[in-house]
Amino acid sequence: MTHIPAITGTGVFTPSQTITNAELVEAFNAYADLFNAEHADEIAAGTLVAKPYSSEEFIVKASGIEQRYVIDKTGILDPRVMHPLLRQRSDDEPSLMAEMALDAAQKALAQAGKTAADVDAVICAASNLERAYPAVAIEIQQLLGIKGFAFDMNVACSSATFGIQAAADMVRSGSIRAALVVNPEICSAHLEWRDRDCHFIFGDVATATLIERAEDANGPYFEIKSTRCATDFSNNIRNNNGFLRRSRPDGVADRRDMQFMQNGRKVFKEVLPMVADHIGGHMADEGVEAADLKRLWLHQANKSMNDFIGRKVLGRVPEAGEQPNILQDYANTSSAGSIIAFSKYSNDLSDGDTGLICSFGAGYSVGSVLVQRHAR
Ligand code: CO8
Repeated sequence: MTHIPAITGTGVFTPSQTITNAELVEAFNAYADLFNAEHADEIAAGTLVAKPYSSEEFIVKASGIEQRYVIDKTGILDPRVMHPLLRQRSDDEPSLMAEMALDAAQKALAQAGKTAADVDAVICAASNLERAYPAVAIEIQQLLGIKGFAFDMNVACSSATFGIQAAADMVRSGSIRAALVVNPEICSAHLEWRDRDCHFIFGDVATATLIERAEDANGPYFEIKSTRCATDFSNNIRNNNGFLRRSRPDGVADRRDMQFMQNGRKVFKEVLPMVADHIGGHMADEGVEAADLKRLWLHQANKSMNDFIGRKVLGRVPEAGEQPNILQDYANTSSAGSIIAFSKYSNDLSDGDTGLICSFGAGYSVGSVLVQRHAR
């Protein structure tokens, strides 16, 4: 027997610390001064290029980002450190990702009026996992007291939508009653804060989505009408960190390509048409017209990118609130971005309203989830 899958609850864990663009740029420029002073001779000899300053104006104009939340700002803003300082936890303590995801998951369960006993699976879907094994998802499962099973998955920025598709398919088939898809993203730990081209892009957050049978919903819910995932290999967003690092004959433990790398311009140019076509194809196959779509919850990487996709999908400039952005406050939070937007800007929709969640990013990967509001 098949079931209709539905999103019945979402939750967002937001770290307590913020970094404004002004703070970020001040720290970066202090780092650039230090770097240039330390390498004055090579710079003077023309063998090394001086580090140019970053600028608040550029950041807002190029991305729309005004601030970001992070787990630890002290290390990031220290020009002699330039990365978060996150203490090593003992194996007997909850891991950081599990702790963040737990908070978001508890909020999602509370919103749905459900408990751990109602859930059969946990999927931890994120861009980076803080250890190889045991799966972070299984730790979250244990912290919540959920029976059943759990596993980790990584599709970079599309982890959440791919996770929702996996969960929705399992609920539909009847193999589980409900799943929590959690997305703890500690982007600050794999961002290169010493590179002005990208130092402003990311922030930390965790989101959670409860997917269960529509018939089990305790309150208003979003029926998952259909999902669509697509990937197309590209090196334009890449991170070469990994467990083979120790085995490399050069022995270098901290190369630039072991942090987030991207060719932002190319990503912009290549991903936009891919996403617009993906959403257009998904809607056409489901018989959904632009006029039927009440809201678009897009991946939160870049404001111009979202403005373009909104125009392309709706065939006009989206009205205020039709395509909510949260990136001005959160920056890019990888897979969690579209779920933050959905969580914060969906409860006002009316019975029968249709909307679409869409993520896109490294891989390349694109995932879309077509949902319909039910007042219950
Ligand atoms: N301050 C001042 N000037 C700057 C700065 C700065 N901070 N940064 C760059 N500039 C300069 C550049 O050097 C360049 O100068 P010049 O013209 O002299 O060479 C000029 O400004 C223009 O630079 P860009 O061409 O790079 O600027 P863009 O207008 O293209 O904007 C963006 C850069 C914002 C990065 C834009 O290209 C963009 O948003 N692209 C899309 C990015 C995207 O969506 N990526 C998805 C990545 S997310 C993902 O998939 C998840 C990965 C896993 C998570 C990793 C977590 C860490």
